[in-house]
Amino acid sequence: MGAALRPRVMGIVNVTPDSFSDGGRLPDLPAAIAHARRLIAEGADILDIGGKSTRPGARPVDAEAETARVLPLIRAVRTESAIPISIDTVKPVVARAAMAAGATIWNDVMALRAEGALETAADLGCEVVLMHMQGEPRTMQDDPRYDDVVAEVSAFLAERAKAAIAAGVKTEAITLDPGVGFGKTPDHNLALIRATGEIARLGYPVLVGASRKRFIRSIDPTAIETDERLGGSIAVALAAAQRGASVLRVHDVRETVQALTVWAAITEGRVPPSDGRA
Ligand code: HH2
Repeated sequence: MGAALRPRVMGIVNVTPDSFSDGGRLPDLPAAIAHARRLIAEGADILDIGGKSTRPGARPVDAEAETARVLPLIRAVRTESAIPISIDTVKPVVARAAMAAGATIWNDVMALRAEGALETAADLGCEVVLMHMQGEPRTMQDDPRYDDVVAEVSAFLAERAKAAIAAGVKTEAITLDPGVGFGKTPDHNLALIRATGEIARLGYPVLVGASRKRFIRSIDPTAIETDERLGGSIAVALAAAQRGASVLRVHDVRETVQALTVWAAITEGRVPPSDGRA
């Protein structure tokens, strides 16, 4: 995922009954397809499709159920759009099925640490997002600790990139992600967002996924519901963009694209060509 004038926007489509922010709202395939269409129309550059929740405390889902949730959606999007599709999974068998159905990016919150994942990614020749997580989803928020969160997360990401390359993944296929909210306190999350530029200096594009996450509520206690966190989500998007993020994983595509477009116009010192509307 290469450099662009503004970071690319990855729109989230969760096909899970228990996802923390879309939970219950995408109960069936037609609804998921409609949501995907909407994100594409709103200007998403990539669609991230997931069939299991990684929220704190989430329970594991078996590979068969996960595949059955995501495949029909990937196929449907693929038949009507050329938008790059990423599959949000830790399971090699799900990633393989997703690629066969038209996905081209493996978004792995375990950074290819599952058994057979490195070999599968190399064999598929797909792009990969390698994310940092301390612990595992069920318990990761219990008591996360680091001596130096930025140094430790950076070292982990550099090591995983090296392991991926050693397994045969192409250097240019790798994107790194500090994993906001995955085994981190609010202070850890803020330090990592602040350090986006430092992480980018490892030499790979950086993805930041902070959209609607719980740490926003720790800063604004009134943002109790996930859909009350748009302002905080956009603040993170702009801060990450300013520091060189290449991809932002978000729920609210239209608002994020607008914020980034205005930010890019200010940064560049010119207004983008008008489409004739106010
Ligand atoms: N966050 C979530 C899921 N996948 N992938 C990457 N690369 N980076 C992230 O920060 C990230 C991710 C959690 O958010 P969401 O998908 O909205 O919720 P859920 O895990 O409940 O599906």
